[in-house]
Amino acid sequence: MKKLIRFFLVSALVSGIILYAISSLNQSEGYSSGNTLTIFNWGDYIDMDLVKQFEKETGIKIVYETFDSNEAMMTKIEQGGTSYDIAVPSEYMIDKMRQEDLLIPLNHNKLPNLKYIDDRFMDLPFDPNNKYSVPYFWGTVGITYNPTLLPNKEFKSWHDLWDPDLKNEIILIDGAREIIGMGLNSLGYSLNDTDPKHLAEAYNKLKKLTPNIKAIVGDENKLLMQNNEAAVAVLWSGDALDIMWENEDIDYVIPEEGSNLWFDNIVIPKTAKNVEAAHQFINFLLDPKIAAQNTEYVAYSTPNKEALKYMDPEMVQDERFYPSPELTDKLEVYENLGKKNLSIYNDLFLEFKMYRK
Ligand code: SPD
Repeated sequence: MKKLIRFFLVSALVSGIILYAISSLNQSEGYSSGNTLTIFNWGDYIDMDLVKQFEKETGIKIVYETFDSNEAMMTKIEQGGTSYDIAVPSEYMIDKMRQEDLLIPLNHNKLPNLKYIDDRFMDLPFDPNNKYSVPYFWGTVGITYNPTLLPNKEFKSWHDLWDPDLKNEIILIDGAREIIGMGLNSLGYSLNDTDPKHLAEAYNKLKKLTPNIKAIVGDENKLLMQNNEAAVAVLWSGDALDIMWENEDIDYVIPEEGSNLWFDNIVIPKTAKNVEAAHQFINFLLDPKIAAQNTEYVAYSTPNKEALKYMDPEMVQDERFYPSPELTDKLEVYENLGKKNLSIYNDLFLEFKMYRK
């Protein structure tokens, strides 16, 4: 009898230890969230039909949330209390997140479709060897304008925006790096400049643009331009193309003094609860046909070389949205300027927005 009791006690102890080991392994690897995948992405930045398709094919339920700036995304992740399995920051924020140990290294064995990404977009300085991130979309910052509303006006340079004839005609994207960067670029400085004197000059130059500014907005810029409610906008290239699909009069130009070349990559933040499903979803998006469908929906430029074969050649051959490496080499990528400088940029931008009011 004693033997039997001892046998039951030992078996219970061993099973307990095994169950505990399995559950902590699951937790540390982030596999504990059953069948849900939580995605944190920019607004208007995926074809939701693909989200539904993934859910149907895998049985995984997707919870989808959006943000409108890298800074807003970062604040939410840093605050904690979230369980994002996937996020889509831009390059300088990826650099910051990896330095702050907020990202989970990717398992490339689970991403066989990574081979379809053009080498030009792999192994970039903000994430050597793509340890933490996979290219999603890329683009530029430029000027979109409507020549039918502004006959005889040419837009080649950032300076053209300061034309007194453009009173209350311009929409600016609501982004600190973009707008402070534009001010710096228009003065011939780098958009990664941190010299306080140059930043003050850029701020004063931006103040002079105030009479021409109609609004500083996020994705709403598209509707305002499509409906001819504004004639000019400073925005990201994909939004410009989306506007042009609805209103063929409109054009897009990358200013001659230079501008920003940016990369939005997919990462798995440390908040992840379903790392396995996150890899599955990333690999799904990297499939060339899926990537082509997604690109034809969101209008941004895809880094997926194989996907280009399934897309409308007119879109792929348009140098405004697929600029050559010779042109992109002349553009600047945002650098991670460090916490202090990033807050200087954010504060200046906030002050500029207050000044306008
Ligand atoms: N509709 C929003 C698309 C987001 C584009 N991301 C641009 C990031 C530039 N740093």
